[in-house]
Amino acid sequence: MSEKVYPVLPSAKKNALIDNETYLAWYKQSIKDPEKFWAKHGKRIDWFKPYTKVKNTSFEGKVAIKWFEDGQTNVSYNCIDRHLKKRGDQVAIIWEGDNPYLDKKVTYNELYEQVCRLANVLKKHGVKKGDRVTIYMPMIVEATYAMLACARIGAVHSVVFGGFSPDALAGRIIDCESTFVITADEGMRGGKPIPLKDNTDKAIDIAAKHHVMVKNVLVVRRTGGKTSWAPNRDLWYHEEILSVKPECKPEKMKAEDPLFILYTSGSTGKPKGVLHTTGGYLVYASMTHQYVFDYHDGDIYWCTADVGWVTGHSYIVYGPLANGATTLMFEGVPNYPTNSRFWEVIDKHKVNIFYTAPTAIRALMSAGDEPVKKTSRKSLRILGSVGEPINPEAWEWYYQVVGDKRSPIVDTWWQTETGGILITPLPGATDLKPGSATRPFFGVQPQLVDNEGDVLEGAADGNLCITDSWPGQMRTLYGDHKRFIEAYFSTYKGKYFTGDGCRRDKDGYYWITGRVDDVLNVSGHRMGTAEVESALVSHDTVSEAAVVGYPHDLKGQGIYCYVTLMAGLEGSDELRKELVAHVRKEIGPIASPDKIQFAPGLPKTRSGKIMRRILRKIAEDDFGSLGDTSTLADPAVVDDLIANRQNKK
Ligand code: 6R9
Repeated sequence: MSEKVYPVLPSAKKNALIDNETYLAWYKQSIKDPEKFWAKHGKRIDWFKPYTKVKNTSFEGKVAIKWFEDGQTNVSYNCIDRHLKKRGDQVAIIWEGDNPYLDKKVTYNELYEQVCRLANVLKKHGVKKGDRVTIYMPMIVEATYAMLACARIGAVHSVVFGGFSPDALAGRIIDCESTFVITADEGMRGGKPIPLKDNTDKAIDIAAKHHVMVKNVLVVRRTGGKTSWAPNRDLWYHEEILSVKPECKPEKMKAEDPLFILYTSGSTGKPKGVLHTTGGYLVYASMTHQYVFDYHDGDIYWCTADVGWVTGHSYIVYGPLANGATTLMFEGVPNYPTNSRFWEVIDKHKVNIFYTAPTAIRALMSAGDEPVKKTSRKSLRILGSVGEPINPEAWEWYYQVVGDKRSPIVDTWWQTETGGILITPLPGATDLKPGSATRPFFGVQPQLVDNEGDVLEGAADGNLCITDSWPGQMRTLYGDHKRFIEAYFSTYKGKYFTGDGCRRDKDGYYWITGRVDDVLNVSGHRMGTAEVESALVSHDTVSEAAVVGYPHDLKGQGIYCYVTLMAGLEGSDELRKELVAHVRKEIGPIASPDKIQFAPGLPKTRSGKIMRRILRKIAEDDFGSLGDTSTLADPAVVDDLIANRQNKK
């Protein structure tokens, strides 16, 4: 395979924080003596009580991960208070509304007051250190205030993406027994309202049936849309914040006190509550934000993610604010009101660093060059990509058309579990290859293993593991440490298994090839096939379902569902529509099935295991190479599946 190489741009190298020599030297130190390396870099944040212990981690046995464990700090203090002297009047957050005529700027001084007030509101209603607060919000500044207010008083936030359904929200409220919810009357995306408060009401009713009683709902008035109101439970945000003082002392937190829970999909069962803690997470999020994006004082930085995902946590809120950056928060979508929106926002706010997802790039690429070319984008200096592998065509378009060949692309590979970026180019240090996430960040030791767990050296293709801890790593799954060990440390003993496949080339560059487990990546959103399957079988007509991904031009992966109906029922287009609507209701619109095939039987082994390998092949319309089907209980089902496949080319 011929690989194009783009050497480091001289302009990117000129004022870069890290050049290649520095990268190589620091990387070496970070692996040779992690203790010393992180003892130094841990000081990038302020500590109320300095740490004396740095790294205390084990991937064996019970798996225990502790960083800076005897230190004390507070994340909200580091993201706000410590900047006030120097940059109180600097803009912390630029908010750009869904409607292009709406925007606002929040300085660090204003951020301080807003977060203190909200922290006091939480306290006033009995929220204490360690309590879980669910945040179900649109992309408005109050979402950031909410996260930081929790961090300030030591409450643990669980942000739930505003596109999730009442059922999905309820599951997450129940799992962490959250008794306080912060939401808005409605969200606004692409000109359409999203009924967040109504969804919250439904979720709370479901939670109550599981004996989790939400005591209060704090509601931001975003649209003024009508919602029902429970007077003893619901509180208006704008009224409450006026009833408290504008100052709130940050709680002294131990480095390993929980900061947040974020639910993410695994290959089996219900979503997993990934738990991140205080000190190590902030050190890692802020350090990666600074070096990966080569962030300099005064830069305007924009990450287009939603705060409901980990990218929003680490690279809209915590990383940038810990660095005293100006971070842009966008409420809308890439194609509203037009396909030029992203580029217009870049021009309007003079954005220097732009971080988005391949799915957005592909969608905008399909609209042609004109919507890009009519904007200037001359402020742009660095481009970033995250969420899924970026195909070389999309990479080239991003580089040539959006970036005018002036801005290096940092293709950042990481996960909810990793807290921050693990494999990535650095703009002033790394030669780029379109489609490769390139090299590990400081302190990160990737390893490729084959299916037997044997370590692969040199150029190779295998399963991606990380052999030692880094400060931003998740510490456990909330309330389920056993599942944590099983899911991440037992496939390959003593190593963190990422669930991703990966190739390493002769230059030591890493190329992520996608998930090797039953996790889908649809438009950069992570989803378990098991979740979609359980949504399908919860419909009255469905007896069994198997879900696989297939390559999709825009979404990366599409969702292909094989559905076996209850005896005597016939499939129809109408039922297809009903099932799609049902899955959307159960999980949310991001989980909409793309293809539904009614299948009288699924290919199973004699022990009853569904052979997904075969289902994947048929979904890809590539049934010439089905491989070994000799272990099938009933080989005839395969012929029927092929004959009725929904993806005929
Ligand atoms: C940050 C985030 C994690 C999964 C991960 C991988 C895929 C993310 C990628 C990438 C190739 C990249 N992924 N970044 N694949 N290149 N630059 O997306 O977290 O939602 O937990 O998803 O996304 O498959 O395992 P999360």
